[in-house]
Amino acid sequence: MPSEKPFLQSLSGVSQTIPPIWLMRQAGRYLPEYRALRAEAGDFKTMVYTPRYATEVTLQPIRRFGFDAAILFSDILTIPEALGRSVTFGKDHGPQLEPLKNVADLKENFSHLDPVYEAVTSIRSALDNEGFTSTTLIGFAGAPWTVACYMVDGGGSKEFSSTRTMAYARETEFQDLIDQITDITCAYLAAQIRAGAEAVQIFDSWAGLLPEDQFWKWVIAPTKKIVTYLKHHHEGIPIIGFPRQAGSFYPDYVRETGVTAVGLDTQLSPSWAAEHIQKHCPVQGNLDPFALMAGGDALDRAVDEITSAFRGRPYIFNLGHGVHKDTPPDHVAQLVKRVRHV
Ligand code: 1CP
Repeated sequence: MPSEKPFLQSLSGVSQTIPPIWLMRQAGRYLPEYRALRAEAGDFKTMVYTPRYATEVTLQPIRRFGFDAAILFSDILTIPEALGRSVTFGKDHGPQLEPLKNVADLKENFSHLDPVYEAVTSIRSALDNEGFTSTTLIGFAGAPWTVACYMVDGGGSKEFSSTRTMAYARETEFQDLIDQITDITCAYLAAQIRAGAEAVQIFDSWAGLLPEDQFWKWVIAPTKKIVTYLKHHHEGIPIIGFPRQAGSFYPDYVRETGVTAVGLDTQLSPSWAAEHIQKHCPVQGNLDPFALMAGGDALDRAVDEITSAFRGRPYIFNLGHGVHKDTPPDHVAQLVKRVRHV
């Protein structure tokens, strides 16, 4: 029987008058209850690898706003750790990794990821126990290209010059790195699905750095492998791809990878995306996080522009990137009301 959960309905191609809504980074520092729990846990990694904390943090935005989907509280950088790399999360700057010099140095430790699956199972039962039975649980991973950017450059450099140079200068070794990340990501997402994830999202936050031939090699090809693997082992599992800032390559990405739905970043015009992407698959997005930060009439207008462009075909309301940490929670409540016409 097809699911009656609104989020899964959209992913299965059913268009709804009121679109389902969730937000990337919906759990996080803009919520006072998150900051309180983070202070108690002491650091971010403790929250990620302690199922009790990961469960609580995942539920926080669901209790406040009643989103249609909850996303596992974790990070894309669990994979570098499972490949033997050290990762630290500083207080106010992004993650830091020891830059990978030789791909031969990787040492896989898959059991490092066990607490993540435990968290998935615990989140699903907490959602049901608290009455959120129509809320879908999303699992996720970083796409191989984006994970490689952090592993090779060692942090959120925004330019990732070592990675982008290595992809040309040491192509065979870089391909080996991408292949290793791809393989472990297939197993990681399959294990999240077995643990209770009902859909998965693949975050390719740095897809927009690549020219066309590189985009096909490092974004499309590995993503297609993951999608093919998951569809083979878990028939019917919805897979959302998010090739952020892929611009004119979005249609190729959708067609070639076989994703069920695609996340749109803030820079795509909703009317262009409705014509060139949404005709082929459900879309998710793409409110500017700064319109959410602003609130008021500007927020309402930005929401209406998106809902009117995507109305009539299946879509999921979301941001074009994560919630900014200085966003007033009241504005999120305003957004949800506007989308649901209440
Ligand atoms: O408390 C804190 O200070 C930690 C901030 C934080 C949070 C809340 C980090 C560090 N990660 C997360 C959680 C997280 N990361 C989730 C949880 C679920 C949710 O969305 O509510 C998810 C899905 C991610 C995914 C993630 N991590 C991405 C892909 C999406 C995106 O934002 O583009 C990326 C690139 C990361 C790396 C990362 N981890 C943390 C930060 C600050 C970053 C970005 C660093 C950079 O800008 O390069």
